[in-house]
Amino acid sequence: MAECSVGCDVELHKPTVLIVLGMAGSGKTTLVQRLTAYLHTQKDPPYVVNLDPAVSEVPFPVNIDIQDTIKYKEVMKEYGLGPNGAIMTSLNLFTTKFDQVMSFLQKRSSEISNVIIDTPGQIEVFTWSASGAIITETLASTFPTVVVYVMDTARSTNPVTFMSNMLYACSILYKTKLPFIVVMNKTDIVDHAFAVEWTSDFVAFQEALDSETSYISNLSRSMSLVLDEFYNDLKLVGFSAVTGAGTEDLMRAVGEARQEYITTYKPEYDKLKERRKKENQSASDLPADSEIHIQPGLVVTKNAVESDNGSSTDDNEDETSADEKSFQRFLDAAKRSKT
Ligand SMILES: Nc1nc2c(ncn2[C@@H]2O[C@H](COP(=O)(O)OP(=O)(O)OP(=O)(O)O)[C@@H](O)[C@H]2O)c(=O)[nH]1
Ligand SMILES: [Mg+2]
Repeated sequence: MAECSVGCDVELHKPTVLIVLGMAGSGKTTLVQRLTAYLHTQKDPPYVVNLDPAVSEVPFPVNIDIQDTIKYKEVMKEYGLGPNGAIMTSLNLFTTKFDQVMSFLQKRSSEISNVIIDTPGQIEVFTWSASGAIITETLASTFPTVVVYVMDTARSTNPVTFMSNMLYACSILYKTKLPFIVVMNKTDIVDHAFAVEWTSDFVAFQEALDSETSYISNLSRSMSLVLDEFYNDLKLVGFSAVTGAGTEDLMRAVGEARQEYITTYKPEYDKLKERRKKENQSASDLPADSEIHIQPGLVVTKNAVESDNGSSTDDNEDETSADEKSFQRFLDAAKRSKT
């Protein structure tokens, strides 16, 4: 393991970024809502970013909402896309302006302890897309960043289902290369003790599989051996986004994961940052007309919460109308480029 030697002090004053991922309906948004409420009661309000362009109502005070910048339904109409294609396209468009989100975060960086990011229900839109990778890399090369992977405990009591969800979690660990916390959510319905046992006691998991006789159960047996290493370092927390049980355990795990990022993961991200810088330098040598023309119209706006903050003097109404105009310009430019 690489040890942090120089530069760790710099990290001390940076907020921790929590990227909340998980299968559709696992409780990501409710968890963000619960954590936000908890941190407000601790007089340590987080900076909250919603990256789900299709959520009907954001149930927490949000600083940056993708929906203020990208009108998902317009994207669907204009490009003749279905719901998933439109979510993917919306995230891609938003990513082209993620540097603006970064500059908002950097401005507030010394005042906040946590940045919480809610992601789209269709997990693969974030975890298997270029835009998800760019957003993750951009955040992780600047701030201590951890993945909070939300699982629905009640829907994971079957050992084969549990195994498939854990394999998915492991694949995300591979892709993000970030400290990882598995949150067993909805413990108000089913206690998560079985998950603790299955991830810490190989024999107990094998016994749970005894009632399964299919080929899949044999595969799961072998897989549980493979996942042993993943389980060894895993932070697994029982939580209920509805009742708030486990909130302090979760925040403790976030603190440990942050430390892990600084000592183990940051050196890798520093190298990546350096590589990207070099790549960008060579890209800037390209002729100007190699740029994508439709990108510059998008303007990321801060939400009302941000404007309420004394440190901001921006007029939110002006921002919103500027945003609508800029989005219209973007659509017009896109139409022109199609004809
Ligand atoms: N009982 C119980 N229900 C929960 C809990 N957390 C979330 N739910 C419910 O689970 C459903 C889905 O919750 P969301 O927070 O919308 O889940 P999500 O992962 O954000 O969903 P998508 O964004 O659509 O993928 C809602 O009906 C919630 O009320 C929990 O801890 N306990
Ligand atoms: Mg959600």
